[in-house]
Amino acid sequence: MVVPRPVELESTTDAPFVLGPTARISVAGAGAESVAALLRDALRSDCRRELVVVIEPPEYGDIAIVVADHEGPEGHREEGYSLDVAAEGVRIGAATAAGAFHGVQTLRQLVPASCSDDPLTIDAVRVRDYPRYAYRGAMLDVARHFFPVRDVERFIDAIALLKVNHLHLHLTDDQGWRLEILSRPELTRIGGSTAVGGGAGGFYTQDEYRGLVAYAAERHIAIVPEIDMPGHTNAALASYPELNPDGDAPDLYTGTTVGFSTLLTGDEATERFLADVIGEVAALTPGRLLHIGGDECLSTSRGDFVRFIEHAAALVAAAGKTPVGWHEMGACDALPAGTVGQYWDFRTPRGNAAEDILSFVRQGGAAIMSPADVAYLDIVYAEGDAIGQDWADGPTSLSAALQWDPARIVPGLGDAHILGVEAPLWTETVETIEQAEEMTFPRLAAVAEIGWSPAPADTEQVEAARDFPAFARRLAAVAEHWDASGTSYRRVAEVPWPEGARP
Ligand code: TNX
Repeated sequence: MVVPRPVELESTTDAPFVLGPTARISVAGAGAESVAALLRDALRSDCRRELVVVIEPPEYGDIAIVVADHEGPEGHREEGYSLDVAAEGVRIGAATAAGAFHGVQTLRQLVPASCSDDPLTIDAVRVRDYPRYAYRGAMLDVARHFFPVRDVERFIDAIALLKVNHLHLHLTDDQGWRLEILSRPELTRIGGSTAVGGGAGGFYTQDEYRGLVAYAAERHIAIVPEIDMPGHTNAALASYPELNPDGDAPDLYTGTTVGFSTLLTGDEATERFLADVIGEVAALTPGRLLHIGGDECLSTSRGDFVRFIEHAAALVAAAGKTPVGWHEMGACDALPAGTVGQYWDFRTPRGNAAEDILSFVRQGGAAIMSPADVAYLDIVYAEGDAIGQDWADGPTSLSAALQWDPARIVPGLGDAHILGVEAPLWTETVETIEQAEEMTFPRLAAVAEIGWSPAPADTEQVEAARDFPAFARRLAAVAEHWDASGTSYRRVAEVPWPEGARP
């Protein structure tokens, strides 16, 4: 009963594992101890069981976490793991701490979250598992509405259970600038002071942001910061007049229109600004990826856009990071080697979208697939919903979010050039973390399954191949964990949700 569906999970004929009163978590190898500490915390909060972590070989009835070179499924070092459950004990083996962490997420899902049976038992299984794609992402737009650190931590905890390993934070937009830039204090003082609807806004200090990056890293999630440019920049334009084409700072913006703002391009003041911002963001980013947006620049001429993006992307590369941008950046033909494009058009590409995303591949880069008509978490689930938008061929049901394949969207774009998938949550209509979670769960589980589980054998018939009814049954078991941990989710009619759960 696991989401995403593991590569191999077989029930064995062994007697079940019984979590007895003396059970411990035994660890060996680099990083195993911090993975074990998170398992201990999860068993405490999901299940009210107290286990100690010991750096000793396992005894009968213990849970062992072993990180060592030869552990885990061969050929899948980075994130693969094995998990064996039998009467004598539970054993998670992986070549990396990230793999062991994923093994722990599978184990958590195999433990009945209600924990009502005493003693707690887990049926004997043998699991061998690894991801289809290296990148499984969720995006949270903290610019349209701001979400404080504790909300983002809670979101990180919830996405980790689904083996999502990247959190893309959309940190800047017309309505708000949310990351302190020490050399440009007005960005947050002015640009961070409001939000869609005129609320108080907010921002992360660099210390808070470093804390978030570290919190995510412990859960084997890399934060991908996005500074959106040259459009979607009214908050910056309101903070620094010299960034504006006419030299005047506009008012702060609290509406939801897109495409009206642009940085002044080809200008020294803007170039100094870019160097300052990209330098500080790169220094705050231990991960490889730094996102520079580039979407919906409807107020920038094509020539200015191309020159601007090529310059900004070169600054990112010079700072030692790999640039990522929305697919429109494919209009450029001098992107740094390896630049990653994020595709956000529909399952059937419209306009230049296919050409744009293929341009990244031609330039030696790769693609992250976020088709808006199935992977956008801000699109309504059903007609008449109070929260969400419907522009991307909405509504988007849970089954629609599952029944597509990344390698069958753009002709010529196959798995060799697809880094992975991401489900973005835009927050024009989303004000609280509970609302954010309701838009995200359960649909992120569908996108996480697409990103992790093996490609369906028959991608021509992807709807049938995805086996939605089986997914829905597995998801119902995951929902017990959402109930236990207080994660909000939408109880869509397509799933046989657990009874007795919160409404
Ligand atoms: C388009 S898709 C946007 C965002 C909006 C979103 C609303 C993309 C790269 N940009 O600015 O928030 O639609 O669904």
